[in-house]
This record gives sequence, structure tokens and C-alpha cells, in this order.
Amino acid sequence: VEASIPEPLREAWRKHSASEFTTKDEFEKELVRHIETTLARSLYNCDEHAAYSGTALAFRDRLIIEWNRTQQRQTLTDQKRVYYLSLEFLMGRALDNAMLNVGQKESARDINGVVTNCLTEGLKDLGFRIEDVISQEHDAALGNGGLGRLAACFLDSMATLNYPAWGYGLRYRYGIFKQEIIDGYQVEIPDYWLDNNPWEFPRHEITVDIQFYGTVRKYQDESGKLVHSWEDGEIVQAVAYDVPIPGYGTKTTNNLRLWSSKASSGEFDFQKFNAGDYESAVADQQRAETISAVLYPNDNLERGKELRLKQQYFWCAASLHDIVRRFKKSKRAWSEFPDQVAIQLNDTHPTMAIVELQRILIDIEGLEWDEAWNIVTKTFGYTNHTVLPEALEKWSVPLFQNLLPRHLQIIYDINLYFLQSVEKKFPNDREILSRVSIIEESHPKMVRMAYLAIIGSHKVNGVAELHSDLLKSTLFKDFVDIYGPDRFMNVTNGVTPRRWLHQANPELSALIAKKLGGHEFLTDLTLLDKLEAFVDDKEFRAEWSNIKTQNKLRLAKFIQETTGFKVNPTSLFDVQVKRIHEYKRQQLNIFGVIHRYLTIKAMSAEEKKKVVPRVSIIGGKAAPGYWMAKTIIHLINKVSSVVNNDSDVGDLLKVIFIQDYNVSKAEIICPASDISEHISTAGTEGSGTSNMKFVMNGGLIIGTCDGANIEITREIGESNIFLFGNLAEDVEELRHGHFYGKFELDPHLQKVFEAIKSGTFGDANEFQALISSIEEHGDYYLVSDDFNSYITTHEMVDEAFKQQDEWLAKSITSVARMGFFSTDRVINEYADSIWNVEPLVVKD
Ligand code: GPK
Repeated sequence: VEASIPEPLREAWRKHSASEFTTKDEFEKELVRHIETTLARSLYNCDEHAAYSGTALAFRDRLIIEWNRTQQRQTLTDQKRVYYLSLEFLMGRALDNAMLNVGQKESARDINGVVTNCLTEGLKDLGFRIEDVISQEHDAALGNGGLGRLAACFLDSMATLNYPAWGYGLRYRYGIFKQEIIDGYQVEIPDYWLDNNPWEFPRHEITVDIQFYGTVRKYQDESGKLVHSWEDGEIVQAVAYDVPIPGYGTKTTNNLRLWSSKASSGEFDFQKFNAGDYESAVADQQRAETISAVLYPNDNLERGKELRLKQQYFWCAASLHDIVRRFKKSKRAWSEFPDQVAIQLNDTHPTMAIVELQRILIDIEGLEWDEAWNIVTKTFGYTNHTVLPEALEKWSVPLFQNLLPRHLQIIYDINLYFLQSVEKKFPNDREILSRVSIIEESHPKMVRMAYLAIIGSHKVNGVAELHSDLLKSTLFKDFVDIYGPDRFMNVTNGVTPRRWLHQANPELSALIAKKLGGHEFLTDLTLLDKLEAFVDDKEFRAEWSNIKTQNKLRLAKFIQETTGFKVNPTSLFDVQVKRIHEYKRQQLNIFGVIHRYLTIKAMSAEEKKKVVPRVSIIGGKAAPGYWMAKTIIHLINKVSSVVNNDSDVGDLLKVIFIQDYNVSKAEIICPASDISEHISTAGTEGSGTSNMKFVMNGGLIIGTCDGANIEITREIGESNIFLFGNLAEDVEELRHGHFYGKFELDPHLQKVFEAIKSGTFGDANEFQALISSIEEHGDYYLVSDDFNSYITTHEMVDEAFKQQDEWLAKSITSVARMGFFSTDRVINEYADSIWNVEPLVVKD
């Protein structure tokens, strides 16, 4: 409050406060100023990267004003806020998106009534093309895949819908690694991305001391109350870095707060220093910094490393401290905490926040256990993203005991009270107690984080209908029996149409806007349904088709520049881009490609004339320690080099591996697909979100009855999607059968294996594990069971593609029916049924 300027002096501030650029001159002046002063460059020394930095700096000056206003407004009204805790935010580039969201990429009218696009025209005047400038930006890649990208889409929708919402995450110095392919093998390169990042604002004054290790001392205070004091630990300091999140078409600019670790100022070991051991004193400091140094590169896999648990607690404790501090400023009673604060846990990674809030309330604020626990459970919601057992987090009790001794005690107490309540409800069932206990009685004992998250939350949700049903009937079945069905719900995922339609595919967005009379569909995606009226409009179809062709040309150019392979843009572009995982079945895809290759090789010249030329495009990263996934990448690359250089095949088949698949590459790839593959073993994919991006951009999809494919089918109609394969309900029995010798390798797949084994794609030994996992080790992912259905469905795809007119009708109809899959719908569902928060409209 003392820092506030008194009212009579505020006029001068208001007069000089920056506003949007209304002329290109205004922008140019700021751009040149930043390049010459902030960056200390000149017109003799300004490359595209400097032009990018200058543009970003000039532009962000405007953004910050809205951001400050939003924060002031949210502080003033002090209504309930949402806090989205996620270890991953896969943001991609910021400049283009921010310009679009605040309406500065479109034309503006200057004071003389002349319409110009300030930024585009301004850059042109100074010698740059805006596309080139935008593409200089390094992706902010603080995530692995779908889970992290979902968090980024959520931030966009929360701001667009004017929810007072904060993201909390970690400021990794190294994001997801950069992937290079060398001799067909994946090589990981560290991604140092923080050099002159204009989108983050260090808040060196906002710090929190975080404790680790130490011991718990128990004593009675003067009033006779039992007190637990956590003492003698190691202290690490969390420093806040803030990133502005502008909403689309609104003044709301929310905040993403990322914590960076550093040695606590009081921690420098002067004993060592005085003893002349300067180097080791510095090493201690560096150790503190490693906490936020690197994103763990595993997707759908948890490995129980101590540093990971340190990251989790560090980030949860810093965020909770921040949230509690903000709440305490309002001087409300603790019982009102859940009316002011909703915290959403993105997977179990932030589950320690539950324990930390309970600790703050009982150990520091002096509340009674029951009162505190009631507040905690009303505050938290937990989203589960997977049923894969290897992805479920468990922490060993000894590790926990050492790192967070007080928290382990609290977990034991939570568990005790919980099990007592279960016993009351099921007095004659001993088994259920060990099944639902937070502590798994193994050697060593393990803390089951998903159970803790369920017990500490008032709502638990899955991310697509099938997934949520499976949670209720399998993984969390006992908890449904204990709590009743109301704690468990489904919120089907979505994507933001701003980035994934408007930004990635500006021509399609413009065509839709032309037909619908404006861009309102970008904030109410259900308006797309009005497109159905134009499905039979010949001219419209031609324009639609032309845009797809342009997008394919753009991708073909990108492929040639990055791989050297030339692809024919009239071919059918078949795309599978996502993390490489056995359950996602890129192996099924590449075996299908080999089958196609062998089929073409065996054809006469006459037969070849009937083949629909195809480009198979696959991209994605494998976790560095995931050997089988790396083998799949290796096989794809070997097949690529053999097939693409085989003159028997020519343009009939090309195989492209996209290196270093990331958000900005997805923006080029999604608009350019004819068909994309979402082919996980039924029951394994939580939702999938790229399926939605592809359909929104007029691509058709081939997929299994899994994740959100099922709801996409319901929305767009069965005739507009190519479904194949076994159903989730049959998977268990098939696996069981394989285990007891009921397994016959599909004959087409056998031919594929023979080709691989004969060395067609290089040293067969390299691929042995991949083949034997199917032939000998039970084919857990049902590749053979689904193979025939997969290749015959691809034949149907070819036939359908020949009928271009019908194909276009399917494409348009599908887009028209995708309104459900906007994250705006998703966020409103969370807000209504989990968070109980209202939007706050920010005015000038
Ligand atoms: C799920 F459990 C996990 C994980 O560790 N990482 C990850 O990206 C994904 N996910 C699911 O695999 C997708 O099906 C889902 O669409 C996405 O989370 C978002 O919910």
C-alpha cells in the first residue's frame, strides 16, 4: 500500500501509460528504440533474430499494461481464484499467439482512417517479413506431450473466458531435449532455452524458503498442546518468474508463475569459506540450483528418482505458500479458504500440495486436524490422465522419510483416519483395507500418490468418457464403493481453437469467417455447425480443397528443407505425430507401411497405376531410457531410407520421419494432413488431443475405439471416421489368451517380419526385440490381433481418397461438428462442477 502513488499525482501516470499500437509509425518507433537501446544493436547489425527480439519487446510493453490491470482488478475484487498446478506447460511460441489474442495481428485504423497492419507493415518498412521474424522464437518446451500441452491450452481458455486463474509450475533451465537423428538413431541434445527470453519477468522480491531433510521434534507447548516442529533441514530458495497469458479478444491477461531454485541467501557455508574451501561452498550453491534445472523427459512413466520428488515438493510448497499468503491478506476466517481458492492437480505430480496445506494449517496456523482436513478436501480437485500402471506414481517410504519426515507422518495420519472410516463402512472386509491403503505393504513400502490424491480431493476426473469409466470400474473401483459415484466424473479434453485453428491455419480460419460472417466461432466453437449448410456448395468446396493443398505444399517444402526428401503434395498425407510409445503403436504404423511397400514391390506396372500415392509422416520423441521406443524410431528411419530411395516405388510411397517434433512443428503439420493415426491399443490412451487438432483442420482420422476418438465419432458421425481394431472390453481376454498360447501371428504381419529378418532394412538384430515382443512375449499391445483390420481399413482410406468430392464433404462436415472439443467448453465444465468459480470481466 505504501508503494501506491497518491491520487492527485496519478493523472501523469495515466497520461503516459502505454496503449495498443494504432499506427505502424508508433510500432516502428518502439521497435527501433528497443533494437538500438535495449539490445544495443543498430541498422548495420540487425539480423532476423534481433528483429524478433525487438518486436517481442515492443509488443510486450503493451501486453504488460493489460497484465498489470488484470492483476490489480483481481486483487481488488478478491473473488475466488483457480490455481492450476502442473509440472508441465508445453507453451510453444508466444509472440504470434499473443499478437493474435490481443488483436494486434489484424489491421488497425490509424488517426487518418487509413487501415494498416501495424506490426506486419512496420516490420516490412524496416526490412523484415513478419513470418520470418515469428519463426525466430525458440519454443517454450516445458513439457513432454499431451499432458503439458493440455495445461497450455487450459491457460489460454481460462484467460479468454476471464477466469481469475493462475498457473503454477517450475522454471526448468532445460526443457524437453532436442531430438536429432544420427544414422537412424535418436540422439538427445539439451534444450537451453532461457537466453534473452522476453516473456518472463523475474520477481526477485518474491521468494520462498523451502525446507528438506531434517527431523521432527515433538513437544507440548505452554497450553499443553502437542506440537510438531520440523527442524534442522536444508533450505533452498524458490524465486518467482512470471509469464503473462493474454486471453483472446479480452483485456484479461492472467499469470503463469514458474519457480526457480537457488541457494538460500543464509545458506552459504561460511565455515567452509573460512576454512578456505571456497570451491565446495560454491558446489553447495549449485546443488540447490539443480532442483529446477531439468524437466524429466518421461511421458506416461514414473521412475521414483529423489530429485523428482524434490522438484515436486519444492514447487508445491512454494505455490502453496504464495496462495496462502494471498489469502491471508484478506483477513478472512480459515473456513472461507475453499470459497476463495480452488486448486486443480494436473495428475498426481502435485499431490504433495495436499499434504503441505494440511501441514500449514495444523503445524503453523494451529487448526485442529478435522477442521484443517475439511478445508483441504474442499480445495483440491485431481485430474487423472492415464490408467497405465507404469505411469502411476509411487514413492518409497524410506526415501520419503529422509526427505520429508513431517509430511510422511501426516500421510500416515491421513491414512489412519481414512482406513478407520473404511473399516466402519465395510466392517467385515479386511481385504479392502490393504487394497485402498495409501501405503503399499511391499519391500520397501511405497506411498501410492493417486490414492492420496483421491482421498484429499472433492472431485476426481478422467479426461475422456471411456477413460473415466475405466477408472471407475478398475483402478479406482474401491474408492467408488467407499465414497460413492459423485466424487468421480468425466471432463473430456479439448484444444484451444485460437492456436490450433486460427493461428496454425489462418487461411481456413479466414474462409470459415467469410462464410459465417465473422470470427465469433473462435470463442464459441459450436458456431462451426453453421458450416454444414455449405457442404454442397461447389465453390466453397473448391476453396476448402485449395487451402488443404496450400498447407500440404507448405509441409512438403518444410520436409524437403529438413530431410532432403521430395514429396508429391498430391499424394495422400498420412500423419502420426506424438510421443513414441508402445501403447500408441507407432510399430503398428511402420509395420503397415512395410506391408504397403512389399505390396507395391510385388505389383505389375498396370497394378501400380491404381495405387493411391502416399506419404507416411511419423514424428515424436522417445524417452531417453525407453529402449523399445528408440528401436521403433530406428526402424522408421531405416524404412524411410530404403523406401525413399527405391525407384520401383517412386512417388507411390514415401516415408518421412520428422525430427524434433514440437509445438511449432505441429502447427505446420496439423493443417496439412489428409489422414492422421490415433491407433493406441483400446483402453490405453486417456484421451488424445492431437486427434482433435487434426479433425479441426479438415483432416480425417483412422483410429481405434479409444480415448476421445469415441466422442469424436459420436460428434462427427461414424461415416466420417475410419475406426478399426479390437474393443477395450476384449483386450483383457485376448492378452490372457496369448499368455496361454492362444496366439497366431497374422500372416501379413509375418511377411513383414520376414522382410525385416532378411535384412531389408539393415541389420535384423537391431529389431529383434521389437519382433519378439510380439512373436514370443505375448504381444501385450495386440499388434498382431489388430493388424488385418488395420491394413484393410487403410485400403478403405485409399478408396475413399479417390472420391475427392465425398472426401471433401466428410472433411467439411467433420469440422462443422467439432464445436464440442474447444478447451473453452472444458474449462467451463471444470469451473461449474469442480471449481465453483465465476468469470471476472476486466474493463478498461
Ligand atoms: C498422460 F499420464 C500421462 C502422462 O504422463 N503424460 C501424458 O501426456 C496424456 N498423458 C495422455 O496420454 C493423453 O491421452 C491425454 O490426452 C493427455 O495426457 C492430456 O490429458
